[in-house]
Amino acid sequence: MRVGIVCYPTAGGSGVVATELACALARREHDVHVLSYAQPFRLEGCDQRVRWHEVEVTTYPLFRYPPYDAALASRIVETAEEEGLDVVHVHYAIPHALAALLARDVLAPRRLPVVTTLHGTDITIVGQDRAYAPMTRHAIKSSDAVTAVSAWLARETDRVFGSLRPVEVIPNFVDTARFAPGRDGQRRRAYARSGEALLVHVSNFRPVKRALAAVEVLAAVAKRRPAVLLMVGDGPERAACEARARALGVRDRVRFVGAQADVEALLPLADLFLLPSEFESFGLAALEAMACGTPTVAFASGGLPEVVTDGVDGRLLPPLDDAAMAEAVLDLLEAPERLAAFGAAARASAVERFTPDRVVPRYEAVYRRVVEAGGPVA
Ligand code: GMT
Repeated sequence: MRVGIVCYPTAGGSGVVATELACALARREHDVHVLSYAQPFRLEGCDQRVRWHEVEVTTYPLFRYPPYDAALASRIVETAEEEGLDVVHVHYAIPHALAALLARDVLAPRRLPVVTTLHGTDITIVGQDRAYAPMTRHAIKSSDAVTAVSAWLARETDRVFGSLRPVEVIPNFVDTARFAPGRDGQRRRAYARSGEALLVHVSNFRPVKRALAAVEVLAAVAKRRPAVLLMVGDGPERAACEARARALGVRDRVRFVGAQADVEALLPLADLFLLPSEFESFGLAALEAMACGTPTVAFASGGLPEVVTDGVDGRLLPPLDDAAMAEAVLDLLEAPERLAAFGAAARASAVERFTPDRVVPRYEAVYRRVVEAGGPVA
């Protein structure tokens, strides 16, 4: 099949899923065309069957806000015509689904079915903002198929927008060959000395991630036992995290390493993955840590209970209870055998439930359905 994938190129979960999906589809012999305003950061080194098409947005003195949606719609039309796309799959509703629907109208009577995948904040934050809600509703109603990354997000979509249509749940996935256990002792020593516990947090430092709470948890843990926190990623709250670490007297225990291309090499080094997000529609970062045998400590909110099993392969605490999170971290660090069992169970769960081989065929089935159907389908 010839598949168009539209996504954000930044280090957010939706862009990562879209890029990994593009690469996995290419390995399964599809021709894949990725459309975004910059090259997605994980696309490099991917299969030759994946081609990236830049969406260029022309500015003009009249434009206070250059019309990205129109530029994207034009690029979808152009790519569909030149490459003979069978289907376009957009990741994140705003504005990608709208641009794809517009392109679909422009291309008629030639068919270009639109598959929209909802990732989380496109429903929970941005999508229900008054400025965008009518457009999000239209995108959900009018796409040929809609998928969500967790059952929780599918329910949330129904709750917020009314039951507009069936939304199929297709979870995130992880390449368990690339994200795998294997501790490089020398590299670990670059971050933590012998006898120190190593905690890791990976995010885009947006407010919903509550990265500041990761610093608070480290400070509470470090009062009772030697520990350091590796902060991977970058974003709006990074500077505030540094300031909080300084204020709490643990600046020397928090290592900020910025966005890293090889996060799969860092995750296995850590004892625990801290994810104090207010909610995660799925929690791809947690899944990647689990695949590396690093158990997650998070809150029982959003779709995380569909990923982490409390007391088996990680801990899920009452939402926003940072003190409970610190206690849970200390309990696990003080029980190395339990910690190792959690790590093994986390890896097993990733391998059994969330590999590309298990998940990608479900997207392929959706593509086949919309291509073969005449009109809109679930
Ligand atoms: O984490 C973000 O804010 C980025 C966001 C995105 O759409 O780029 O991530 C969401 O999509 C991921 C992939 O489906 C999910 O694993 C994340 O849980 C979700 N983030 C939130 O719901 C906060």
